[in-house]
Amino acid sequence: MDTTETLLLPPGGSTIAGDVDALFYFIVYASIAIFGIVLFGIVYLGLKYRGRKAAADGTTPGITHSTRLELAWSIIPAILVIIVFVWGFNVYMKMNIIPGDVMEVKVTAQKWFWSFDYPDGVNTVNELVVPLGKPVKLLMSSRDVIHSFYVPAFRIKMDVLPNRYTLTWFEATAIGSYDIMCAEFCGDRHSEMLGRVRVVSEREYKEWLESGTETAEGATPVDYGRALFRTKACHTCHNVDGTSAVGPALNGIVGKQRPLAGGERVTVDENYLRESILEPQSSIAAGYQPVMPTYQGMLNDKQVDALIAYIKSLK
Ligand code: HEC
Ligand SMILES: [Cu+2]
Repeated sequence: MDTTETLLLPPGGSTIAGDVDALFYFIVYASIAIFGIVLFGIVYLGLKYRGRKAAADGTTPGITHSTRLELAWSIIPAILVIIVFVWGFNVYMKMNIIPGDVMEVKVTAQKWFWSFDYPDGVNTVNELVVPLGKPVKLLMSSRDVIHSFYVPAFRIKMDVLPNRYTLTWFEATAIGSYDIMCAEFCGDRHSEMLGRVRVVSEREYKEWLESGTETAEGATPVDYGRALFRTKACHTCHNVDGTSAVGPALNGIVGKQRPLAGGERVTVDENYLRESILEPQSSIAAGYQPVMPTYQGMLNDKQVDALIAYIKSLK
């Protein structure tokens, strides 16, 4: 079911988008109609009964009611709300009952990026790649605070919580690239917690899975590391221009002394870098919060090597 661009949302790109939009516009137009009727009543009655003289004895003539009018303004709105309830309940069930033959992806949210684990061990950060025309089930949890997984074009939004799984699903209807946003305020870089859903053909998806996440086959380690620095979301917390952000700047640190939170100092070398990436809690840089997530299990050795090569190349 395709929909065109709407008042507030991008064009629909999933099987439920048409249902959600139809109900949404029914409510919008019904509200506009009711607003018009009430406004008309106010203006009409205001004009009709303005400035009239009271009866000779100073009292207002006895006012009775109109049964027909009262029934009409009770029954019509009651029917409207029943329609909205039944219709909304149906769409809600459709959004929440996950079809049987699905592809499952594990979604992990953390400050401030999304990571995706596919069935055969492949993982990506901030990019969810799915085949066209196949229902995708998302099994989601958070490593820190509450986030909310939101794909406006698919009309899906679901909270992502620590210590508990939440589920949602979608089936994309058009090849393309769609925004992912976090819809729950989750800290100072909440607005940068963005990703993309890339919908590709079945064949392209298979090829992509086979090539894994190797974004830069044949590139030098430094180039590969630079690409990973973005795709693994390091750049959301680290600058490479000497200014500190959530984490310290990573340029020109190799060979220098790094004061740690415990008071001791270490010399920044390959091992310190490796440990900082895989076990960030083991040595906390002085003056920073221990908020860096562990990348254990999310990066293979080649990727860690590439990131270290890249950090060493930064002056
Ligand atoms: C959520 C924010 C965040 C993300 C994402 C993040 N880091 Fe960090 N990083 C930090 C913070 C905060 C520190 C300082 C505290 C500490 O040592 O754990 C840090 C420390 C480091 C250090 C030690 C720096 C020093 O001067 O002591 C290195 C190296 C590092 N990060 C590399 C990376 C790499 C590579 C990535 C991506 C794979 C990454 N970080 C992703 C927040 C982050
Ligand atoms: Cu968030």
